[in-house]
Amino acid sequence: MSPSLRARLGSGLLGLALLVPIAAAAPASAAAADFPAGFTGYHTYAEMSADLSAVAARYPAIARKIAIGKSYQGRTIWAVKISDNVATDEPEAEVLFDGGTHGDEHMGLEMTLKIMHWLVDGYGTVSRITNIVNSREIWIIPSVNPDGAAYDISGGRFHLWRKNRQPNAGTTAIGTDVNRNFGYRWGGGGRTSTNPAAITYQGPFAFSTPEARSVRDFLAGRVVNGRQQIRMAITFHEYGRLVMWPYGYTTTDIPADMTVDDYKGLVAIGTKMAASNGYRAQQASDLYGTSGTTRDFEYGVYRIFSYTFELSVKDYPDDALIASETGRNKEAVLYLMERAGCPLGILGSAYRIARCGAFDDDFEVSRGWRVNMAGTDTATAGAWQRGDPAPTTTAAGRKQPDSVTSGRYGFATGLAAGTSPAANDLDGGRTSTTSPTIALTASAGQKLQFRWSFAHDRTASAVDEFRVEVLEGAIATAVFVSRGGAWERSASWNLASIDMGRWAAKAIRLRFSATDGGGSGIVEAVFDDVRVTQPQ
Ligand code: 0X9
Ligand code: CA
Ligand code: ZN
Ligand code: CA
Repeated sequence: MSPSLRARLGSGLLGLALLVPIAAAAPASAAAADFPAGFTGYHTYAEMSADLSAVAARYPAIARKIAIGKSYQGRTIWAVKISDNVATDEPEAEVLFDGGTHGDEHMGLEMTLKIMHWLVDGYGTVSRITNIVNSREIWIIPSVNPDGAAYDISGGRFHLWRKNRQPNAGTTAIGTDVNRNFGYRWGGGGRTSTNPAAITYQGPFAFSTPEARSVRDFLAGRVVNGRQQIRMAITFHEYGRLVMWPYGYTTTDIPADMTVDDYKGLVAIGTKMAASNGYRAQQASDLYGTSGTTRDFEYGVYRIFSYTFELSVKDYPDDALIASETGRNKEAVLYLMERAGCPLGILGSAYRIARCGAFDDDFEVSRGWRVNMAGTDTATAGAWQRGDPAPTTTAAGRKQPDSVTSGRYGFATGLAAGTSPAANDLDGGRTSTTSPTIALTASAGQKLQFRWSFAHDRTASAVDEFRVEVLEGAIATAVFVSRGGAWERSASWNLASIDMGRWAAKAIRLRFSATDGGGSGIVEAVFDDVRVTQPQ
């Protein structure tokens, strides 16, 4: 049954059927359609798929073709991975390029295929390319929405078809805008519609489309050891010659879900790319508001430095424009791949040292820390939580600070304020939270740095403490301890800096603990911005 036929059946039962996976119709003959005259230089789905196969076959050491999911109509959504030792997941910075999220924007697919060919064809002969392929893992998804693209060229003419081809319950209107269907602040706002007939239809719920789910699941699969490996991304659209950074959901330049450092880095890198391709650099919402976009999801959930490029100066650029428009982005994409090793390094050497070492966590997103990992914690209340601490204040002063040192989140002993200062503080013993494994480099001079606050009331004693340990296998070494005493100590942020020389080249974890050793007094600890610096 074709999707259009399914839609024409449009009964109440169809709505129920959409809630469960439907065995979708095969692409069938629609895939055979070619582009209209003047546009045959564009790749159809079949031609794109064949090109990926040819590249993977010709360059097996550096290119792999990988299925990441299926479209509504059952087309495989393909990715290509390009890297040295391509079959191995190496600890190299990763980059993602995607195209074809909108069915009528065919140049994004051409752009991603060009990137693939620049890399594989230049490998071993162009030193800049060789260095990129050897030091990065590059993922390319040429066609996120292959059904939309195939429908757009069906019958040998263009259909101005943007959405996917998924039927909607209770209406004959087909399709969801895949770039409104991602699950970060999904729903409403600006040019985002709740009407299934609209070209910007957001779908009935976040990730209702198999296309957005495929990208979501692919991204989730790139989380290794608690950390998203993809550092930078471009999603290619048309048109307008724009380079856009997050967010689309708000016009606020630096909302709560973006750090100041990330904002500065996003703008600097976006501006730098725009200087090379002649596009205009701006926040996505400067164009218009959106929700549920690929870019907002990638930054919001994973802090990927994610950009939307709008290619071309017009809709449906013909064959003659493919080479020039994609070519003018070559420097920008090569730069992005190079920059992925240390995105914030664009802000200067102090950032490179502080933010690009063996470890860097601003706690704005979950990066795999585990509370009570050994199961031996004794605290009865106020265990560590990652989030936005609420301030608590006694007559003697602030015990839990109102804000953290980056963004909105850190770790605190009980985030909530509660009904009194003594509510939601630490009680009954020790709470611990342990980092993912950190592979220190062999170089000398690496430092563990973090921001911390430890507060207590005058009932405290030396059995109350804030402690940081380095775990090397079963050996725990305390590298920082701040003890309590019988005085009022207010919350205040401090910077700790600890030489890590003895663990160079070792794999370690960090364990942050706070202990209320006795009595019913107030003990509150908070920390943020844990890093291992990269020496000069
Ligand atoms: O509306 C979109 O999805 C993108 N433009 S397009 O013409 N290719 O459809 C724009 C995405 C950028 N985000 C915002 N403008 N908020
Ligand atoms: Ca590699
Ligand atoms: Zn688009
Ligand atoms: Ca933070």
